[in-house]
Amino acid sequence: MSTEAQALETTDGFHLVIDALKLNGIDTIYALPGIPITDFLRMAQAEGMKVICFRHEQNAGHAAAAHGYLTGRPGICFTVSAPGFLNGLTALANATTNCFPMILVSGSSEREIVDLQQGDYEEMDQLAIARPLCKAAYRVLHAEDIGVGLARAIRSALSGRPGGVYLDLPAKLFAQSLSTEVARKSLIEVVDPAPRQLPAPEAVERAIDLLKSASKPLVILGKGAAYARADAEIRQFIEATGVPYLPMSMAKGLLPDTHPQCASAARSFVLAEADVVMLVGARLNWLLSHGKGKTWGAGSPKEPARARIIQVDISPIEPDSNVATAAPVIGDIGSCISALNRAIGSGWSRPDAAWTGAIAERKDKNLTRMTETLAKDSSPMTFQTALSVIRDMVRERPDAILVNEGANTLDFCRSTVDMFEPRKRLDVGTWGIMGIGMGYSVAAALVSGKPVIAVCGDSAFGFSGMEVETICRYDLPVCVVVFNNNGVYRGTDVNPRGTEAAPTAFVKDARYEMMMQAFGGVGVRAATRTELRAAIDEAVASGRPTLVNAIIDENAGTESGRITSLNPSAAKKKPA
Ligand code: ADP
Ligand code: TZD
Repeated sequence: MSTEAQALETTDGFHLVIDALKLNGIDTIYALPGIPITDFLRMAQAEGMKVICFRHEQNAGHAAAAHGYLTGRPGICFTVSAPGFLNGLTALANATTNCFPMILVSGSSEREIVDLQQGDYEEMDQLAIARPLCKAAYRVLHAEDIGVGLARAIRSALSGRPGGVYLDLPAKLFAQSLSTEVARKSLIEVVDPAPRQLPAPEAVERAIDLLKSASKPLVILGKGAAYARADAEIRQFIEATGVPYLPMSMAKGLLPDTHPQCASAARSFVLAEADVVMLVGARLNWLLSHGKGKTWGAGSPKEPARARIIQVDISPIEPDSNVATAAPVIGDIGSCISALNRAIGSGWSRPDAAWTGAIAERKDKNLTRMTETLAKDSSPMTFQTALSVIRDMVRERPDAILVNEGANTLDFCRSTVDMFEPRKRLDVGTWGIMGIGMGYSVAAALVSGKPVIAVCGDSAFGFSGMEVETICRYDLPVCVVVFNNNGVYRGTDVNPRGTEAAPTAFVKDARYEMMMQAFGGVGVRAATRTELRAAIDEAVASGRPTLVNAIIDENAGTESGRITSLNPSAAKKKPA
């Protein structure tokens, strides 16, 4: 082609967005169509991208967030403007809260009309609304800036503490044309979007000195540690130091939960007793009682932990968030743990046998009690009876991904079901958000190609239940197990006036399995442990979309699960 002809050849915003995504290795888009996204999605599919469309934007957004967490590359979600954007926003905010990299891209109305509030189709100042809810927000007004816009979005999502990014693309942008030559030159392939950040040598030394001085040391691994993919370094550190560790929920499996140094079964004991605690990719937020009070062996609820704190984190402002941090180690976990491994040296002495022995004793006692509880084949099924099946299943298929949401369903599953491989457990995370179930499951199945078992309370499942159609449409190996106890938390709530249903009560004996059948998938009602086991076995073996309606005793569990204490009136009631 002559230079003249080349100069005349044009492309448009639609194709430039696709080219920019592909250039940066992004091959999957989670979306829900509508103007101007429909054409974009068709073109992206025609250009060989994987386009996965949902029934509600929140679920597409949750899928993008899980994709980001599981791959270490930003998950991409496309929505239409105003209502579609707002539906996606919860997922964007949740991704940011959980430190998952994702980019929400929404079409938007023309700036001129939005700024004068002249009433455009789905008019909304989306950039302003998104900004406080994510890590960064950008708008691209000219097609030649698409490359820069996406590069900034990718860097913002991945570098430092990962998070959600909003990218605003006004409808007019997609149709803008420009010469292919100019377009090509405008694209940016992001180099090293999550650069290593090395810790300062003196910070490493300070941390090691403190850890050495401990007589009851403890490591807490959080989902930042799982995200960091420093699995081998972390294992080496734990095993070389001999320090007991506690995995936070999504860090379960980073080392197998059956590891002799895992202190999960003695959680209360180690938190209350430890004198030095090293946090690795875990925040001292509500999930760790803010590092204060009785949980941490302190007298009063506001009193800081007895333990001195080492914090390994990529965010330099995370230390001292709740209580004093004696030794912050700032950098990416891979670099930090490698540096700590080097610094341990040969003169390391493993923790006192009095400490590890006391932990082992408590673990044994608690694990024996749990084994007894799990052995009970209760009818109707309790949470534990049903979860014993999930526990066996995961032990046999440690490569399967477990998605988990609900209250009791979440709390019991977390403490009952051992994980054996990193990044195999996805759950409600930092906010305890309901509704991640089907979005996370779709992304997990696509990214891993492995079976996904989604263990959801009946209320939790309802938030994203319509996506069973999506699971059937893409024929994904997802087995949804609905823990059906007829309501939110439990099914026994009664309206004292006897008029409409009580706040937490659902229709009794609902046939959730028929929802999957409606779209061509497999639906099974399982009232016993044997039926549940058979249904899940079959689902995992066949890889067919399956929903198992697991019938749980409606009296089982407690209101709010294990966070009853945060619920002022429920805290006064005696748990069942
Ligand atoms: P959990 O809920 O499992 O306790 P959190 O979400 O509270 O975990 O904490 C995750 C922490 O991990 C955040 O403070 C975040 O800054 C940190 N983090 C995420 N990725 C990395 C990384 N690659 N290196 C270091 N820290 C990281
Ligand atoms: N809305 C959102 C988005 N997130 C929430 N966490 C809640 C509401 C409040 N909530 C919980 O914290 S757990 C839960 C709700 C509604 C559901 C519990 O009922 P379930 O689980 O049936 O899913 P269990 O296992 O039966 O207790």
